[in-house]
Amino acid sequence: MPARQTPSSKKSSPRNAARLPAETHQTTEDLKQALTTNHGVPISDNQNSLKAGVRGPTLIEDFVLREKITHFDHERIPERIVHARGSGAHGYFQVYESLADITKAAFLQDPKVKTEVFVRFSTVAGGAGSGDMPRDVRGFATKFYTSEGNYDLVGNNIPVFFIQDAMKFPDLVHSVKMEPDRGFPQAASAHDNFWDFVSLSPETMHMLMWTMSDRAIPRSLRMIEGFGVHTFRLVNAEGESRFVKFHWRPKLGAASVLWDEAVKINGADPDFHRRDLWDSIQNGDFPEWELGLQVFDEKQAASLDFDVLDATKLIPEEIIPLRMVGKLVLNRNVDNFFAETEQVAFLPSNIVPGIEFSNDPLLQGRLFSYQDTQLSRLGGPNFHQIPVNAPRCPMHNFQRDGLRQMQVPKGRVNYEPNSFDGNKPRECPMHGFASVPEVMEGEKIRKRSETFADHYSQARLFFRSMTETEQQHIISAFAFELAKVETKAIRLRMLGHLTIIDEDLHAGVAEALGMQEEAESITPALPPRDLAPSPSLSLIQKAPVTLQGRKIGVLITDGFDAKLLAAVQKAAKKEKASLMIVAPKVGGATDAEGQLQEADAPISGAPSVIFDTVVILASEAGAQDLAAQAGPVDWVANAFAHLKFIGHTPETQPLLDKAGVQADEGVLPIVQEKAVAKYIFAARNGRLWSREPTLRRPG
Ligand code: HDE
Repeated sequence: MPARQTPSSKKSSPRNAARLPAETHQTTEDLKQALTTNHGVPISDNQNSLKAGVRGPTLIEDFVLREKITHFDHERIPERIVHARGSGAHGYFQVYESLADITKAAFLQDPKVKTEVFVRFSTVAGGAGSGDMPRDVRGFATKFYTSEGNYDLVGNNIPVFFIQDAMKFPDLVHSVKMEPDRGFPQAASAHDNFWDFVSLSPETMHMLMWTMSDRAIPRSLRMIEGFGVHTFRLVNAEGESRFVKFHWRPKLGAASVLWDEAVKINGADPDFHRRDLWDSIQNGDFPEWELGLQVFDEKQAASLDFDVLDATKLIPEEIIPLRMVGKLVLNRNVDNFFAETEQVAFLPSNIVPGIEFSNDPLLQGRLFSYQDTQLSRLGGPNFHQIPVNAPRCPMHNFQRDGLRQMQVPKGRVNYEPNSFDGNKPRECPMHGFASVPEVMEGEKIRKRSETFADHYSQARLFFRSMTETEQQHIISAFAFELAKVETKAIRLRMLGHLTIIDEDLHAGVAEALGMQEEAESITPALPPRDLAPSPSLSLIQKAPVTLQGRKIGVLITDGFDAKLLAAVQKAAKKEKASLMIVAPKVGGATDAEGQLQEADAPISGAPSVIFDTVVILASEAGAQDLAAQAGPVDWVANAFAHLKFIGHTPETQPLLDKAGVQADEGVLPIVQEKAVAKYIFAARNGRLWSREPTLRRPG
């Protein structure tokens, strides 16, 4: 046994030997940069704990070790019960013109004013560490730091919600999250509990159509629409009040991936959306949205064939058009993910003079829930002092103390009214928030309004407003999810609802499941009505023809033509698209002249699913080499199967053949630089939808 050693300050390790002599500590620059404890004590050794002998037990007096480990132990805070996985960024909002006619909200008055914002996007069901690409709703929460306090517009990328009353929210969320006994599935609605709950809750039918549509698998957070969902009120300086629905419209257009891509992206890059948002802001391609308002009065609300207080209904733009009133630009990434994206606390109850709530029973429940959840998530009632949550305008009141109090209020007064300090701060009847008077009368009652009873008409409206391609995707999504449901009775119950929504929808799903003629018979509370289709609900019908913000993957092999690569790079820049060079090895490939071109990623690290369109600049030998390997063949086969436009040198043909690529108008030979323009022109269309029926059937 080695002799027991005693700690000795004389036996310094090389690291310790580099320490400054104690007497110089107060004066050197090094001390200013010194690693310290949380209480400011300089740390001499951050490598070793304090022990009784180098091989002896650690001493409890090692306050440096204990502080470090204690802090680490508590680094995680409870994650959000929903919307746990999020990505945030800073930016600003600016109105195009004064909205004084409809609201007195200070930040909506002057087109010269840029109001600082923080936006957090999120998925709903998965945990904080889950992937970015499940089939799920995306949260779109915006905090406006206005001159009259913080206004939070806490919306989603889908304009309706699953349920009508806050009472059902815990049930909905329990049903979609992982099942409590087994702890799976993570971030997926494709399981018995979810479909059991929704199939027993007809009010979910409209939202289900949206979550089974391509809206639930967005291409990028920069390409999602956003919605306030509930009806709110706007109030102007004259006290006139109108209803309003909020819409965000992405400048790049709304776009989605295919389900097969979503599945593969989650494996290839679980941070696909977070990375894309970060990279584009870092590169100066600032994501932008326009704010659109649907403004309507009580009379118009009464003329609609549904209740505007019912969050499972939307107002078609064809009935009440959008007034585009301003733009949102995200131009700064967070400095610290935890401090900002994790600790940001959105509260639908944060409103400012000029914006008010409606009596939507779902919204009313949210007004309580968010404030409440922050108390346990952020550890007490002072979470508004965390920098990302703090208002940018002056804030003073007499609320005091509590856990995590960071301020040191001065003076003896902590009550109002008082006769010290000029009785400040005081109430402000002229400019302070005052609710618009509304007559309230009625029985104390626990009941759903009869005006909320139609659960199928708008589900039908949604399905019938889609293009055939989008309808097929909805059918496939239902079939995929229901096939994961183990309990046959639940599948049959769901099929019963689909027969009410649309017979073709039901037939398609039943066929894909191989369960024809078996649907449970369900009697709706109100039979659905045929409403005029709303083309604005279809993503494909309003898809912009552009490569802006899209990503081109260029695959090169040894012997590639550098002039063609340069031409594609130049064209990409002009289109405001990003471009990534992919080669068999990350070190790169040599061109026909023997010059090395470095790659951004190897084929294995950048599968074609992460690109919107691909160009293959293979030489003859390069193509033959790749055709002999499964990875590159998959790369090409996937690009084709995902309906992408493919530009390629004629020498690439053996690889295309091996990957089963059929010649069509989406497969474009690039013989010379001139042909690049033709490829770019085609690729602006995003995907060749007409290829899809030749490749896959719903199911
Ligand atoms: Fe939320 N929701 N929600 N929600 N929600 C939360 O608040 C809740 C609803 C939405 O990035 C939680 O701070 C109830 C509709 C977003 O931090 C929680 C009800 C819409 C975010 C909560 C709803 C949303 C949340 C979890 C029904 C679209 C993420 C952590 C009455 C309009 C915000 C938190 C962020 C987060 C409750 C329904 C959007 C638990 C009770 C409808 C975007 O308080």
